[in-house]
Amino acid sequence: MSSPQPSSARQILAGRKLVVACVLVVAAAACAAYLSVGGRTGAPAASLIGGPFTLTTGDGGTVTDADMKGEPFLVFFGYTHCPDVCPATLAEISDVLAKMPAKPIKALFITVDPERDTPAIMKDYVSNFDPRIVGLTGDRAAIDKVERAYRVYARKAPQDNGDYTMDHSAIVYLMDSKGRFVEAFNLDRKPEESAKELERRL
Ligand SMILES: [Cu+2]
Repeated sequence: MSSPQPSSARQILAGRKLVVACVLVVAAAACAAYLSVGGRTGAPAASLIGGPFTLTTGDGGTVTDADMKGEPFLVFFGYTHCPDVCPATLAEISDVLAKMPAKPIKALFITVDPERDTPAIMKDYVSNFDPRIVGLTGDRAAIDKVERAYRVYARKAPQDNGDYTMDHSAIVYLMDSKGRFVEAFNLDRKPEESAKELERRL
């Protein structure tokens, strides 16, 4: 089925004007989002990252986005069976936090594999890292919702032995004290440099 064609030059022109207007609105919104967060990464969709969530801690308690307001925080999505990226990233975050002892900054480690990552398993797993890293899980609907809010990519990759791994995006999100996305946090530098940047934002 094809969409109806504009029947006159005027309609075509009107259509073009609408497209131009739409592009301008989107560009202005992206610009406003960029300016409002002062992001250095230039992420245009900053205001589209983050949002409400309700997740379960290792002790069976609840953490929501509202609980996180008041201090900046980091967010990382992954899963406890991850062979490489997740443990390496959590170790790097721990190294940064170790450079700023007693500072009130938290890092949320949110599972993309809630079927296997129960609260108890998450608790046990994050106990290997800095205690300010909070392991969070939830039911499938809660995880789907937070993945959508943070524009996370995560997909099961079945293995020959019937097991599976998870392909997933591995951005460390730096959120400000109001829960707004600031930038993809750079761990590719000395831990003390990353720590300095976080302290600057406290
Ligand atoms: Cu991983």
